[in-house]
Amino acid sequence: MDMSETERVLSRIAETDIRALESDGAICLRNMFSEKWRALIAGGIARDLAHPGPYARTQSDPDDPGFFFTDYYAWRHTPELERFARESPGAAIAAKLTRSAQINYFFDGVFVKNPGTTKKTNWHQDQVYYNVDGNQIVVLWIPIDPVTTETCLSFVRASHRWGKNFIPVLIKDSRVPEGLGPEYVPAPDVEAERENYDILTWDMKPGDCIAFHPMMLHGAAGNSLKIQRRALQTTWLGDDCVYAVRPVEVEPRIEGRPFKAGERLTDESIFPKVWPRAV
Ligand SMILES: O=C(O)CCC(=O)C(=O)O
Repeated sequence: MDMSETERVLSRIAETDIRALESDGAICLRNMFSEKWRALIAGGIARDLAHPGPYARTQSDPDDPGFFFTDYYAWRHTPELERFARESPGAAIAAKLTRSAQINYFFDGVFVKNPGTTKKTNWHQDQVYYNVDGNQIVVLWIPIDPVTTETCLSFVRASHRWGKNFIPVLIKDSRVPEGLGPEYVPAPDVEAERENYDILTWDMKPGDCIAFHPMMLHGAAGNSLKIQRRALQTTWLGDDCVYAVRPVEVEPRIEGRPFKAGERLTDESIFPKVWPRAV
């Protein structure tokens, strides 16, 4: 049988995987992105490091033995990452996982941790940082270097179902935005008592990715390995995603034009429609 790459990749995702994502909030999918896509991501990350965008930050302190760099919306100024969003199997994977008929691309995050980096990614939920409500939304976290459980993201199983909003804290200086109401509570110190939580984390090979719900509580250590740890985070909007007003300005912002609360995020000039693919 002659299957397209997308069909081949989708055939590796079983209904049990989708159910596990729905119940546990995060799954590791093996062998999703071929060398071609990983090379494209690697080129895009290199270009973004050389020509960072307005959201770029060096998250590590000057005395950190390593280096921790992040950027958001890199696809907007990095042709390799735009191509990945539009043409890679990521869109089809997102449609299958969220049981959506259509996927619009939201943003990507570049995460680079050089060997020796001590700066951690604090425990957080993604969705409280941005103006999107919805359940048919998925994040694909795609490392292009091998990661072990020391450098992988860790998740608290099923925390997307806790019904809690944890205060969004900026990685760089642990700053908390002012003006949050009582519906936001501090995230628990998972790191200090990991044994009390049901933690999901994986050893991963290049090509594997983690799919997770952006209300999942997650964090990551620095980089204790001898190799770089480069990852591209991609966030995909499915059928029920709408604009949500947040009490404070968070990032990445939704820019381009004003949106009304509850408005679908399908304006293709801001959120490219990536699935179904244009013929
Ligand atoms: O790669 C990391 O260290 C953090 C990634 C992350 O928090 C995310 O993708 O939401």
